[in-house]
Amino acid sequence: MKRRDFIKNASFTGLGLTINNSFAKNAILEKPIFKANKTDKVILPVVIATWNVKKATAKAMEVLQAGGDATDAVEQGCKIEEANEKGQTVGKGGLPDRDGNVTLDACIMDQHGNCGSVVYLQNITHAVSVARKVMEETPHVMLAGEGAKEFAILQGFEPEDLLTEASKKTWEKWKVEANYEPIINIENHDTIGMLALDKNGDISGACTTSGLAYKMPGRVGDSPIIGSGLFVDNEIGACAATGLGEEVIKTVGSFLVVELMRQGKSPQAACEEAIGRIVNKPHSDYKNFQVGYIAINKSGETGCYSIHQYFSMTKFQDGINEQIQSDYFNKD
Ligand code: SD4
Repeated sequence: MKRRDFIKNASFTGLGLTINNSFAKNAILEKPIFKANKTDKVILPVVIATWNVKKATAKAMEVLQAGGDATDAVEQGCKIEEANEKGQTVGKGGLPDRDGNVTLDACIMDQHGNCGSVVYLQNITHAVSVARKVMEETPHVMLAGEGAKEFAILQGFEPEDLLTEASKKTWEKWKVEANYEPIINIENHDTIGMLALDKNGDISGACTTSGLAYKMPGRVGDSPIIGSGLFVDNEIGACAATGLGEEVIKTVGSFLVVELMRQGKSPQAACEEAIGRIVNKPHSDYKNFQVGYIAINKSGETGCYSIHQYFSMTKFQDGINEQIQSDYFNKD
């Protein structure tokens, strides 16, 4: 039986969900037991994104409604935030590293499992589009630093100064004490991770960020790392992450969420378990950092969960573009 046929075989997947644990563990290794809910009508398309980014999800939905596919949608949606100079965590206007350099990380993954990524990219606003070019125009997955910038320029991207006056002022204030403390993010806006399920039922995702403010020069986070900041499996679903990238990388967070969905968990339950993997580590310092996940499955069900309060997801489906407050782990 082909893998795709296996997923479609509802009676066998039903069995997979009820068998005892030890057999289930073996079964999971070989065969996905994800069960799409065939009785509920799925209202397509669906777009979700980290944080409160209604303009970005609106753009993605516009692309989908105009007949674009999920990959076009997530790229165009993310570009809205990259161009928004007021957002100090993405694209132009992003806060710099401790030396004053704005460096961007981004990736994109399509319904065929193709992916592209840029890390430590400077002077190019639309990192997500460069990542797409890496995916489509090169034999590679990831380009870094100067190589990524040179490639972008060859592809026709215009170099520009990404450090806006506002971000420069914020950085100069920070330099007075220069304390490096990754703060728990309680803003309404941050790194954008976006997932789209298009009219054909295909899923793509993208993620773009300027990373942690005042990071060490050269630091790269989870956002451009396939499996950490983003993962898409068109047979199962997709996940994107935000927050302290180091913690997401250590648990390969987005891949983990998709694998948990493959084992039969809902997007919500999968996000909760992936956060559990971080907070339940012996000596976890979770009280001092934030991580949030958003996820979607092939049925169009969505979920989100974070360590701390104030994480949110924007969701656009069936004409409603809304911000949804995420449930969270730390209720102390
Ligand atoms: C990073 N995950 O570079 C990104 C930053 C982020 O909310 O998402 N902040 O670690």
